[in-house]
Amino acid sequence: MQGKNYIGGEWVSSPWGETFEDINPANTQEVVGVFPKSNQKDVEEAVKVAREAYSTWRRLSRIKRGEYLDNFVQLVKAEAEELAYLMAKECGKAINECRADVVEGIHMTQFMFGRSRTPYGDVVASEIGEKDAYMLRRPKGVIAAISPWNFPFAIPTWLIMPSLLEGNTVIFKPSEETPLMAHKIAEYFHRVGLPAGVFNLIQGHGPQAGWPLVTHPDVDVVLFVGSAPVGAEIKKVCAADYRKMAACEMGGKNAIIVCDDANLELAVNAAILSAFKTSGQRCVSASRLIVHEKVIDAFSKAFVETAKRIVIGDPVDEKVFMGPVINQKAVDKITFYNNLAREEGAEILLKGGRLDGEGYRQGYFMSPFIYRMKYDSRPRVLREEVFGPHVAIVPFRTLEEAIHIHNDVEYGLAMSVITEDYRKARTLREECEYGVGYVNLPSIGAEVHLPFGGLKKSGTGLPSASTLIDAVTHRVAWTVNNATEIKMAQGLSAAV
Ligand code: UN1
Repeated sequence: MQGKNYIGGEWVSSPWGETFEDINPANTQEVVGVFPKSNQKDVEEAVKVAREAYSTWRRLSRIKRGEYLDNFVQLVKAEAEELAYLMAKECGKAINECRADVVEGIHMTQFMFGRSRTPYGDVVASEIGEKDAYMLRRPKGVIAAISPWNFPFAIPTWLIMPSLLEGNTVIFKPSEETPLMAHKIAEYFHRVGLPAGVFNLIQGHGPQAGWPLVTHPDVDVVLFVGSAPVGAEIKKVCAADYRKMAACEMGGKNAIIVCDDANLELAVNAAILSAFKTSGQRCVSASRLIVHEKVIDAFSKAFVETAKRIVIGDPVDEKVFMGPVINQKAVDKITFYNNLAREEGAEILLKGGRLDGEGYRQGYFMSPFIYRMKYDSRPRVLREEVFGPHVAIVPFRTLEEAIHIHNDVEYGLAMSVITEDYRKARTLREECEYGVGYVNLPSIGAEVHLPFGGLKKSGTGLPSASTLIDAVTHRVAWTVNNATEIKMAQGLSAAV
């Protein structure tokens, strides 16, 4: 397909004529589409129309804004299967995961539609009886939404739907790996008749299209989900602009803590899902399984046996558990960390790596790499994000030791504890550093109406529904005196 940008309610090619190819990572011979490689001039046009549209969009009834989202959901539901199929072609996730991604996007949009009839402020008390005081939420203006490839439908909805509901206008710059899903999102907004300029799509790459958007003086908020180094650059440049806000969610080095009393079958299933779904390429994927030494042998054996049964292949095949990784850069990075584990003295339990046999040669397929390693020397491989099917099993003796290993990383996003003992679960809940925690569940599978976001290098804690509202609105105070004289809250006299 020949994709376009969507600016001011029109489908437009970049006038400069440059394009890029959207490649199927399971078969690099297959070009899924060709999309405009936008630059600063395209971005300027999009920001201009978004600013113009803002003045009318913010004045529209919040309920009417919500209705556009409801209509959007109806279109998505009718085409969910096709959408999932195209997603699998474009990003390589197994088809059942692509369906789940679409469902998550539906949930998010429904949640925001429902919110349209709920209060957008509070009535609060005043020190003075004759005064009424309110807290109101007001939109921030023009929002840049920059999203990653691994949830090409759901994550854009996390960023876009709250922004639109609250009365902001949006410029969306998706990952250059998943332009087709972004194009579909723009199509749905077009088909529901969203007023021109309220939602705009700019396709292209970070340096040429993303950066001009982030640094544009007329963008009020940058919402970003992606890697920590890019997020850090975004936060830096936004901080230098006195009025610009950045909400970033940026990865993790997530862990599952398996206690000595754990249900081991549940522990293995939780670990398999957390380590290998999306081929380990979720920011919430677990690459550390911190396991009590009493159960580590039994756990490791069952985990490796199960991992060996994982079916790797074309993501549109229903039997496939793990598709390819996204591109050659990902293959190189994962290979680097597999080698680093070896160099740092890991005991390899399952030798994974690039698959190049029949059926795999055309794509970026990698198999699970599992190793056992002590934490004593603080190995680098146990502290850096890998983003691939690469997982360590790390022994611990006391809960204090598990907490130390868990927290001794620069990230703090998702964690899970597997135990039957509520006291251990509670201690870990209180002592571990995380944004999204689970008991007897995988570290993946967050629900949209809960907070999502992490501590430390993982982010600002804002990029999802229930918390993102705080990034895309100002809370303002509005205080009304109903008396005919002035009485001051702190007792100041009005007499001159
Ligand atoms: C991500 O990993 O980038 O919690 C987002 C999950 C999904 C979202 C993951 N709901 O697994």
